[in-house]
Amino acid sequence: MALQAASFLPSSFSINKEGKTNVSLKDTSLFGVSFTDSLKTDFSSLRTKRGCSQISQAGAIRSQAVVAAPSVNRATGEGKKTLRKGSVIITGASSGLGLATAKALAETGKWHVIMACRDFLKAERAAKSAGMPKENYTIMHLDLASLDSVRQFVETFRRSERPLDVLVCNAAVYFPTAKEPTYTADGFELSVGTNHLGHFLLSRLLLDDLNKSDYPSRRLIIVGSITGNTNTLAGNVPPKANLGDLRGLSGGLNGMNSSAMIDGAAFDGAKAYKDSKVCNMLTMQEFHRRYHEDTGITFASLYPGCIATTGLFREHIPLFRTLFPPFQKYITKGYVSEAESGKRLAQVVSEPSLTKSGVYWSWNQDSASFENQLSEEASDVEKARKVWEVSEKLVGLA
Ligand code: LMG
Ligand code: NDP
Ligand code: PMR
Repeated sequence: MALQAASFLPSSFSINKEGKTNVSLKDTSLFGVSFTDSLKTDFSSLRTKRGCSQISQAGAIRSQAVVAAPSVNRATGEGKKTLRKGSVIITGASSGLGLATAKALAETGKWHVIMACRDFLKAERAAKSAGMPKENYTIMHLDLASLDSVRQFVETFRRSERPLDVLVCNAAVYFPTAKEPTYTADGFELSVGTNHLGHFLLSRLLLDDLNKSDYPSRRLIIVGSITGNTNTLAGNVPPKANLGDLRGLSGGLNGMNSSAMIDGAAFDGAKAYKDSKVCNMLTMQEFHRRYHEDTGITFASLYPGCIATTGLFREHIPLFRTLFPPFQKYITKGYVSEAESGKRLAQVVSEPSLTKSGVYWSWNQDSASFENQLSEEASDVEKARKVWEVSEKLVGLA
């Protein structure tokens, strides 16, 4: 968390005070970045509705929006107690944060978790060894690095006739030491292709299903990160996230006739990951602007804390993997265990108090949640719209 940078910093660096929604800080800068400038996030813009034309552009959701939009019906739904289990899809639930969240929810007995994983056997073993009650989960194959697989997953899920109450876009890959880009089945650079474009298609397709659910609180959650937010210390460790003018994304990120990087620059695996997280956070807000008012669905993102022991760092050098957990535990104090991070994400899935839409959640050191501020780029309304429009072309929705 930005706040956890505090132990590193001179006093003027009291960024993102723990637990406080409204951040106030002295104007200061780090490597030329003005923190006060980048923190001037205008959250009122999140309430700006784009109007009906946007909804009608949404194609598939259109008829659903007409059926399900009346706020009276939804209001009635909010009030009554539902007895059935909630049904939640979690991508990348075979390890780390996804598995810990699946376990936390399955253990309550109030949720059925659809674990959407690329490695079926690994997921099955993981669920078993985590001791998840077997009646509370189902594993379904999903490889986010293939748009065909995403579409197939949606078909399989629909055939299961389970309702969809919450979708959690959690899976991610990170290639910090890669010298050359690698690609998804559709030819997109692998980290943005998996973390952003795969999830973008998945969540656009499943929005219809979320909208059909009669569950009192329907949510679409996309996992973000501090490292994509340049209004924090962690977000200023080079290479920094920067989507530029999206020229690489517009060109298809294929490394042939366009750059593999969103901003069109030379390939950098660590930057590609951070850029993908910016896309995740922008996508959440664009969903909120386009659909929250008409559907009542909650759109949220979060930074779960630094879970320094997960598989995310599997491609990093061994020295990093050894030093990173103690560095985060004892120096930045940003460390959280997998179990703790799972409880946090499970809260965003199920807590009645966390229904606010358009929010980027974080937790302070007492593990109390608060609405955090996104960086200037990660809350740029125009950029969110452009990322959405370019992405829908790339995944074949426009
Ligand atoms: C890049 O390197 C790689 O090039 C890239 O391939 C990819 O892997 C990417 O994000 C992933 O990282 C980043 C690299 C260089 O950072 C390091 O890992 C270097 C570690 C240097 C250690 C610094 C001292 C900390 C003391 C703790 C020792 C315990 C163990 C450390 C474990 C390390 C694991 C993280 O980054 C740089 O270029 C160096 C400059 C770092 C800039 C950070 C930006 C904010 C700095 C703000 C300074 C605030 C002042 C306080 C300073 C106090 C320092 C004690
Ligand atoms: P893990 O590597 O443990 O988990 C990532 C999951 O994504 C794995 O289950 C992995 O599957 C799955 N996955 C990867 N590629 C695909 C794919 N093509 N299709 C389907 N699933 C795939 O990492 P974390 O638990 O740390 O990461 C989870 C989320 O948390 C990510 O969004 C990450 O950005 C975010 N995050 C993590 C932080 C941390 O400190 N660790 C901090 C901030 C955010 P498999 O098991 O088969 O490899
Ligand atoms: Mg970072 C307050 C300080 C803080 C926090 C909360 C994180 C989180 N990091 C912090 C500070 C620093 N880190 C500092 C000062 C350095 C330089 C020594 C540093 C370095 C560093 C590296 C090399 N940190 C990293 C890396 C990675 O490869 C990780 C990364 O960027 O993955 C994209 C990472 C992370 N630091 C974090 C978190 C949460 C990560 C990883 C995961 C993520 O964002 O998803």
